[in-house]
Amino acid sequence: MPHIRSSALLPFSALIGALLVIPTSQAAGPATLTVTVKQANGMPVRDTVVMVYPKAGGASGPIRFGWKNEMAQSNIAFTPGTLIVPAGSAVRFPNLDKVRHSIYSFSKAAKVDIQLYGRDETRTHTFSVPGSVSLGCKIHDQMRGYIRVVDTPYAAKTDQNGQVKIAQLPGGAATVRLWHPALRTRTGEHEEAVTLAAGQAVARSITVALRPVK
Ligand SMILES: [Cu+2]
Repeated sequence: MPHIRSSALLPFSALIGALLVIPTSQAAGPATLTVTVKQANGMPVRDTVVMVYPKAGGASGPIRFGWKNEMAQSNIAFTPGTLIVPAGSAVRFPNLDKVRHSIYSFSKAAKVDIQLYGRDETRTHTFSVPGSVSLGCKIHDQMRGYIRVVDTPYAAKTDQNGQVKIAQLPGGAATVRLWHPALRTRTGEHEEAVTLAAGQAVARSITVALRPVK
């Protein structure tokens, strides 16, 4: 019965193969990075976009986050006020208000010009270039929305405590990049190096200066 013997051997050889292809850097599990962003006076900075760029390794393939590529207009405001999307995303802009809106952006990363549209209508714009996009409304001058288009799967924004946790990172050297519309730096961003150890949690506190946002 040679065919029975060979089929019985298959799972064993497949298991050996699977064991051999596990990279050593993954053996201790992925790393976790918690970043806390605050001002010099201790005030937490919420809605700071934190992006991690591992020097080596990391996930490949399409980037997906645990939230929708969607920014609604609700109560004459962009909701959420800051949205992170992977480059190439088609972002939906549903209008939940009774009034009409007309969304625009003059940002380098995206020029947006959406004509007036009304309640329960939606419009879509595709964001191809990584970078930050400031959105406004031609009708409501006070409306401000921010989209950060990213090319890393390791990105999230800080909560009301100025904190964000990014998991499933590969161990090793990485660059942490922060972006916030009010960040007072030459580039509008802040960058620093971090070393992540496989299977370990690293916490980093970063103090930033903000300028008033109009
Ligand atoms: Cu508006």
